[in-house]
Amino acid sequence: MFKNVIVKTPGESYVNGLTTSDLGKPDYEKLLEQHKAYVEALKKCGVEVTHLPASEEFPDSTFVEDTAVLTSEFAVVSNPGAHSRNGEIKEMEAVLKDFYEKIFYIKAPGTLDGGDVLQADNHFYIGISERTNEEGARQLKEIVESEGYKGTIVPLEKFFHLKTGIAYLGNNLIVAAGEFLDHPDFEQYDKLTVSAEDEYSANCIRVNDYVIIPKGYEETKRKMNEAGYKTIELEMSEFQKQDGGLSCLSLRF
Ligand code: CIR
Repeated sequence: MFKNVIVKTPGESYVNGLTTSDLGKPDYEKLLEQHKAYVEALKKCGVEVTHLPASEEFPDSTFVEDTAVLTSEFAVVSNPGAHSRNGEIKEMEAVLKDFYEKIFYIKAPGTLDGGDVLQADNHFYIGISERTNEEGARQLKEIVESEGYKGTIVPLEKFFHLKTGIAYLGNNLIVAAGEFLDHPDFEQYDKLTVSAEDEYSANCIRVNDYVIIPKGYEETKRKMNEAGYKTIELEMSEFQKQDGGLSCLSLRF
């Protein structure tokens, strides 16, 4: 069960943030509406929401997931791999001090984005990507293992972040797309598979009694409902334009 989430309102500078997509410029008004709906959905899942104000100096800072890795017992402040995002961790560190006594840090030359980390029960999967380097992944593995968890490092082939293509729903069930459909590191899990055209919906989040999924992916929704999960669908167009998905917009713990 998650008790808490941290979210952050996107600033007007969001539209000038990092992206690899060619889906066009985000519409700021729509973006705020979508963010509001996201926060409402989280509240429906029964969590306490810590809502941080916008920071214009960090265009991508609404994607709070990348700044930390959290469990119920300890926090790890990440070291984001994109230069323009690295300063986001200062604010997050201060916020995490209100919740945690035990805080670890990923240190340079290690880099790590929280989007590259998937927790499945007591096992952390840590992607090596454009943002997370080998040293950052190694440091996180060492931290989680020192706390009694397992850690597996997963070099990515194509996905932007590890969680771009995989999610854990509990009960040994993983949502998998693309390179994770047949990946040896995840062969012990049951799989809810997502086709290439629905790939964006592989980034979904289980929050207590619900799975929050992006709107417009009927097959993913059907498979989840058939597997016994209640779903909440959210319009995510303005986040998708900046390479963001549902997991990126919150830290859940
Ligand atoms: C970035 O490039 O950093 C942002 N535009 C998107 C970050 C998405 N975060 C995530 O997948 N965890």
